[in-house]
Amino acid sequence: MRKWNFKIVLAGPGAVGKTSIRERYMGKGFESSYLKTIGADFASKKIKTENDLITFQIWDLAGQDSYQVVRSTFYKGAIAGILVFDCQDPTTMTNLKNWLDEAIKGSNNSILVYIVIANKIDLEEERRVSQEMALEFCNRMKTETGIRFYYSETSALTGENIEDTFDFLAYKLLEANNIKDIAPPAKTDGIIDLDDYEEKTSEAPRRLVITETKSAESVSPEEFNILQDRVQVIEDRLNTIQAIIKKIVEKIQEEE
Ligand code: G3D
Ligand code: MG
Repeated sequence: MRKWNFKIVLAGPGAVGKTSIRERYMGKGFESSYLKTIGADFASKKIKTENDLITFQIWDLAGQDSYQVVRSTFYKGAIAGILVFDCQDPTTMTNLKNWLDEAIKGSNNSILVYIVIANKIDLEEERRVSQEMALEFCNRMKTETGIRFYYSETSALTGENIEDTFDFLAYKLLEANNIKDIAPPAKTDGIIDLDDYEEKTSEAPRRLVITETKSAESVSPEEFNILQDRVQVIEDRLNTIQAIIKKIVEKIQEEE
């Protein structure tokens, strides 16, 4: 039996349903006040196939912007990124470009598989992002980054497509690890490979508008030193937090 430990990050704006997706897939799971204070939570779940025992460690990132400075820590060592948006709200989708950039940087390119999820599809009347719009968006991110994307539509409320999406992810992650003797997941019709997607329009794709962070106003040397000291304090705290998380992870793995 081959054993795998896959760290997956759920990223995206607040209230799109990241926590609901995680809970739907794996139950309430593990919640830690330590992780809460820094804006993350995680739970793990095991999947067994004929030759493989996979432990999914799913990290659920808080959407609050104020946590952004610490958030990059959580991408470290991740192998898959699930970027979630709310199909009622187009801005949550366009925001995903920022989340993608953050995930790429924060994980140091360790993420091999990205899935974009349109969540809350049970709210048919309120839906404002069609599948076509979403695919066009994903396709542009693909063109810009050269990353391979998959696209899925889910409802954490009804559970639609949740299990299938994670089964698909497990399969793709084994495949990415060069494992060949695995059966493809039973049901994949709810998941679209962007490599198979061809734009219906003949126009050249528009470039994505990336919101640039404003460059800092010039600061005096005194101000700069103060800022530098503050960054140092934050870095020290981060190191402490990282050490705590490591301990927690070790403890959990011991208990399993
Ligand atoms: P987040 O973790 O991304 O911040 P949450 O989002 O999982 O906390 O979900 C935010 C709200 O959206 C919650 O409602 C949750 O019940 C709802 N939600 C999540 N997924 C779905 C879905 O698929 N369909 C519907 N209809 N609602 C969903 P509340 O009211 O608790 O804030
Ligand atoms: Mg949440």
